[in-house]
Amino acid sequence: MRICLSIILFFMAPYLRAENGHELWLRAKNTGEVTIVCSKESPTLTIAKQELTQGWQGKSGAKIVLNIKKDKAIKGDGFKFTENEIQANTELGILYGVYELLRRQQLKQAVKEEISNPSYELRVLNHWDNMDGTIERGYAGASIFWHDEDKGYAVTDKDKSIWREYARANASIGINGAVLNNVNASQLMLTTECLKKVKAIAEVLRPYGIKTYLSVKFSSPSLIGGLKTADPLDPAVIGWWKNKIKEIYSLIPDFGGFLVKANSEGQPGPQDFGRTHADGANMMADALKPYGGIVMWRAFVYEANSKDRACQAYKEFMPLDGKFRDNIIVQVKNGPIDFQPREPFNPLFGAMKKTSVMPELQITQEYLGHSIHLVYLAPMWEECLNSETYQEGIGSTVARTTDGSIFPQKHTAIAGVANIGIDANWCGHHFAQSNWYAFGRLAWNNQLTSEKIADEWIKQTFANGEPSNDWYVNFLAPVKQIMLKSREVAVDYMMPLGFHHIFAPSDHYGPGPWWGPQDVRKDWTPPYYHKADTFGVGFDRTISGSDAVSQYSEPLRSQLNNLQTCPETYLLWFHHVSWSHKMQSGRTLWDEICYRYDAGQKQVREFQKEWDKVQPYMDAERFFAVQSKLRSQSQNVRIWKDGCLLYFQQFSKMPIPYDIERPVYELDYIIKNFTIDKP
Ligand code: GCW
Repeated sequence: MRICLSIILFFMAPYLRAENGHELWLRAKNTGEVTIVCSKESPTLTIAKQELTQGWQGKSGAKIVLNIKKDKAIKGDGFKFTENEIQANTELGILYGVYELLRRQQLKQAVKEEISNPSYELRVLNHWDNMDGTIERGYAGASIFWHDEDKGYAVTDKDKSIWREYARANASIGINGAVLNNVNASQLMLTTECLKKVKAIAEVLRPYGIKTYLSVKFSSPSLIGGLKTADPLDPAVIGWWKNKIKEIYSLIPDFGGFLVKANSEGQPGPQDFGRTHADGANMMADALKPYGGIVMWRAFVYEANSKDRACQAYKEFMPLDGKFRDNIIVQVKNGPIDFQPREPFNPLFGAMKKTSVMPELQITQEYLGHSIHLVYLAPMWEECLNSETYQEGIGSTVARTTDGSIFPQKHTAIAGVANIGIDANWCGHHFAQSNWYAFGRLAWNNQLTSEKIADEWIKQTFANGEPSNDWYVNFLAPVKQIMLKSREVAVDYMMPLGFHHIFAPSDHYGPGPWWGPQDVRKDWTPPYYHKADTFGVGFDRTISGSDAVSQYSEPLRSQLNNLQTCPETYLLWFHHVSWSHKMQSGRTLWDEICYRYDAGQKQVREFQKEWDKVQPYMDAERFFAVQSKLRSQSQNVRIWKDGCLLYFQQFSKMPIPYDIERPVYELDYIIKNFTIDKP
């Protein structure tokens, strides 16, 4: 009887763990023993040894040497490894080498002598966490860092244990920095009380090589410092920042530095005092310099009444190129507007040649279906990183103009706006974990393909033990296909052909192309972006329009400027196009729009079918959770398609092609029920 039970339990074992997704991609358990030789001791090396012991899937009884030894071919926290040695310049390099070795073992990939160096020196998560525990654009529960603001900033054991798990997950994919609070920063962040909590967090993150950074409010000297001004050239203000920074470093000696959102969406900044972004950033950079701290200064700026919001960052920042201190990095969103499902790359990439520039990507799915839609974002980031800027001829891609390959940047960095919350599975949707994973992997190696990353992630996240051939064919392959298609499909059902920012206001979840009350800033309303009229649709950014095309280098500028050569994926981004314009498919623009929305919808239905088929190959808990999310996604896609087609049809006055499934909702019903009427 006992034997019987053990046998049953043995076979059931993979299914007995609580499959709530909490373990992320870190599920591997050792299958044998390993002897570790390491002559040094430190908290980071202790973690490295523990990980090797717990996750070893190589030859049982093998011996592995952890060797900290300088080698010029190894850069920063990179590493060199063979089957039985990991060599690095730093302890953190050893830890990264350990994670890579374990990953290779789990993925059954051969390990030969190899050096792996990071593409970017700083690989940072930006948490938009507020001090009351809410998260701006967070869809996975409350903050893991902040809660119960009014009860002081107490730290519990439970907090520490979550922070440790968080740090471990980050380290396993090479992330080495975390900005702990929202860029819309509270001045309270810099009070001594809060800084003590930051110290506690930093202590947990430190052994995993994660540096702590803070977002700061530019007007802090007057808001909490009692000064009359926050003018960056005022000596009292400079003195205040110097003292504050001294205090921070006395608590957190390896503090990373500041992230600043200034003169953007109502946030205070140097322009309030007639100063430039460079004046403001330099003042902070000078104060941080003696401690080795840096400033990440965001270029996300736009103003009310501008003719074209997409042009603003370039206009404000290009004249400042070369005026920033060398411990400043200008942080630029991937596109010129705002994390849309598809944008051309931000023209500042490659154009600012004398300044360190870092891409900011959004991992949280603000504009990509929150934690309801299954959208794998790596293809979008890959598209951006591989975009040719032509600023330094062919090969000057966004990746290479930011990672130090082309310009001698003092610092190289990349940031991702985190999608992490207190939910058991961390990200709200099981598949949203893949976006956290992909960000880390791309930050480490910006040449990895989204296909390879998806493959790695699926195997680590879903395979239990030794997967069968059947599993590869019937689980891995179809799931990977769903992931790889998912972003293009989202573009189709939300905003194909270069449409952008036609979201419902406020939550940016559903469609809202109709939303444009008179008393709201025009650039906060979708009609500003789509410009639909009886002639056609799209934003004219050509030389005769807003001239945004001129911010790009030749030959791209001319290519984008010309209706015939502009890629159709960006058509309505750069052109106001007639409804009857003939597309490459031979259809009219109107028909093409209809088919795209329809194709997007059909694809999501296909995803549902594909998903249902994988049920026998995985645990029930995660299977049903994803199945249910796909159902919601499918319903919402219907709203997108019906809402957008019925709305734009009022302008095109053309029929929806007859072979397309007809709308099932009335436009009025959608407007009334799916638009939250606040900006
Ligand atoms: O995408 C927009 C968001 C804001 C965000 C802002 C930014 C943190 O809607 O919620 O604020 O961008 O990036 O600063």
